[in-house]
This record gives sequence, structure tokens and C-alpha cells, in this order.
Amino acid sequence: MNDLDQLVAQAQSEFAKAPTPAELENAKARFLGKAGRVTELLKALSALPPEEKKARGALINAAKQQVEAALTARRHALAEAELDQQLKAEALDVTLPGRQRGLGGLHPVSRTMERIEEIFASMGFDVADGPEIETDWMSFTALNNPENHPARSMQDTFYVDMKDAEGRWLNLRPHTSPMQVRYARAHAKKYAGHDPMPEIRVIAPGRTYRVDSDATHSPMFHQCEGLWLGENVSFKDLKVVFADFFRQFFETDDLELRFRPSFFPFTEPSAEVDIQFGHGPLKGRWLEVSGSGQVHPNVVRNFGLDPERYIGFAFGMGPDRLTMLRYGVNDLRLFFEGDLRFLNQFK
Ligand code: 2U9
Repeated sequence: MNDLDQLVAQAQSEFAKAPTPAELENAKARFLGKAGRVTELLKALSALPPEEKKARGALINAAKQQVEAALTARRHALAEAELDQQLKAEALDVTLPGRQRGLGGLHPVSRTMERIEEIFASMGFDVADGPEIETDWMSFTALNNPENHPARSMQDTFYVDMKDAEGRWLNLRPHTSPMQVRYARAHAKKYAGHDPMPEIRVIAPGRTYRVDSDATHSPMFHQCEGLWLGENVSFKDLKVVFADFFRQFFETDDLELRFRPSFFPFTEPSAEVDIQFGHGPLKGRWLEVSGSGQVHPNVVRNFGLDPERYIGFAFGMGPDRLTMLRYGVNDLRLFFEGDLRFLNQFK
């Protein structure tokens, strides 16, 4: 084996041993670089006599081509190995079961709200909507609350850092009554030329806010209030509507109603409404489920209507509490924590 064959064999062996492209490039430099062994041989040609130069030069070039071929082959081999490894690392097991898309569901309180709306709609009630940030007049004054009523205090009501047209602080509505005030005023205006005005029959479901937080109170909670006003609407109608509503809501006729005298600034007379089941885990217990009363004449006047002519009833209930009773939930906070272990039970 002459020196050139040896050189080629050595280059082939070193290239084959290079485990990475970087190390292969280092090995290349040792043979084909500026001070590499092939380059040195070519430089040495100039010292030879002219008659030897041509033959020797051809031999060196042939050897150089072999070294270059070995280099190219190793480069390809390394690149292929790298691709193989990458494909192996990214391999997909197509026999694995697919990932299922989680199925959402309505929040239990939303279910209750929809149920309430459906039942009252079936009795001819319209569903009102309105702002959650309200004026002092809408939240309190229109509802016959005296100027110094404690409900207006910052201990009970959340205020917003902004004032209304009369320079009074705006609030996060503490009940859904403002929606009914807005609805009733718009209704009165719309039917101003009608004699008599068509009856007002509306419910106002939505979010409400009060400074309160424990196992049975949340700073954000839900309310559904209702209003039925006409020339001849009485407490008797209220009792019929309520009996019908609660029997439909709880899906049973085995349920008694009780009205207890109470006080609200916006109704006179006023009554708390209790229900009692004749069966089930709550059997025999009176449960407070609603407040109600005949709309106060001052409130009717604030609608822009004549209280000597139009009379009716209003009520308010808590959908959060109704949901707790319907599903047997004992802590209100579960509704607002977003824990899927709880929520998934209602899907
Ligand atoms: C207008 C006039 C009168 C709504 C009423 C109640 C009685 C009541 C509570 C029950 C459960 C609030 O969520 S709760 O704690 N509500 O007791 N609400 S009468 O009276 C109105 C409403 C609007 C224009």
C-alpha cells in the first residue's frame, strides 16, 4: 500500500468514526483544510522536478477525490441517522384512544333561571332586562326607600366611583327592581293614550350585588322579581300565581304555601312566602322562599301612573336558594367556585 492509499484509508476510517456532523467537519479539516494532509501534499508538488510533477499530481488528485467522496458519504449517513432519530422521537401511537372534547353544560343557577322564565312566560309574563350599574333614584328612591334608609349605606350597597346626572353615586343594583321600574315607566309612556292601559305583567331575573359574604350569602347573587299591575289585580291573584309557580318549579302538587305579614318599603301590605313539602327530605319544614306584597302607591306614582286606578302585586325570590332547595345543595359558595367536581353533576 503506497502513502496515498494509506492516506485515503485513514481518512475513510476517521470519517466513519466521527459520531456527529461537527466532529466530521473537524476530521475534514485534518485532511482537506488549509493545513490538511492532502493540501500539504499538493503544496509539496512544487519541490518536485517537472517530469515527476504531472504523474504525482494526478495521483494526489485521485486520492483527494476519494477522500471527498468518503466525506460526502459520511455526511449523508449522519444526516439520515439524525432524521431517523427525530422521526422515532416524534412517533405517534395511532392505536391510542382519541382525546375526547369536554362536554359543557348549563350552570345549575342558569338552569333555575331558565326554568323560572319558562314557567312565568307560560303565565303571560314578559321578561325584562336592564343595566347592572344603576342610579340612586332607580335603586332606592323610586322604590319608596327613605333618604336615610340603611340599605343605601356603604355597609350594604356597593357603590361605583362615578356619579349620576343628579350628582349621586352610581351603585351595583342591590335588587332587580330597577329593571321593573324602567319597564313599568316605558310601558306607562307607550300606552299613555290607552284607557285603560294594558296590564303590566313582567319578571326581572338577573345578577344583583350586596356587601355580604358567608355560607348563605354571596356579594354577587341572583334575584328574580315580578310585577303584575292593572285595574283589578289583587292578593288573590298573587296567591294563585305563586301556588302555580312553586308546584311547577318543584314538580309536585304535594306542597303547601303560607303567607306571613312582613314589611318592605316598596309594598304595602307585605308578606313573606313559605312553602312546605308533604314528602321528601324537607318534609314538614316551612321554608322561606320569597317576599311579596301589594305595590306601594308611591311606587305606582313613580311609574307615572295613578295609584287610585292601578293596583297590583310584586314579589322577589332568590334563584340561588331555589337551586339549593331543588338539588339539595347546602353551601351557596359551591355555585361560584367553578369546581368541576361539583358542576359536572348537573350536566
Ligand atoms: C317594583 C316594586 C316592588 C319586589 C319584592 C320582595 C318583596 C322580597 C327578596 C326575596 C328573596 C329579595 O332575593 S331576595 O332576598 N325580595 O322580599 N321583593 S316584594 O318588589 C317590587 C319590585 C319592583 C317596581
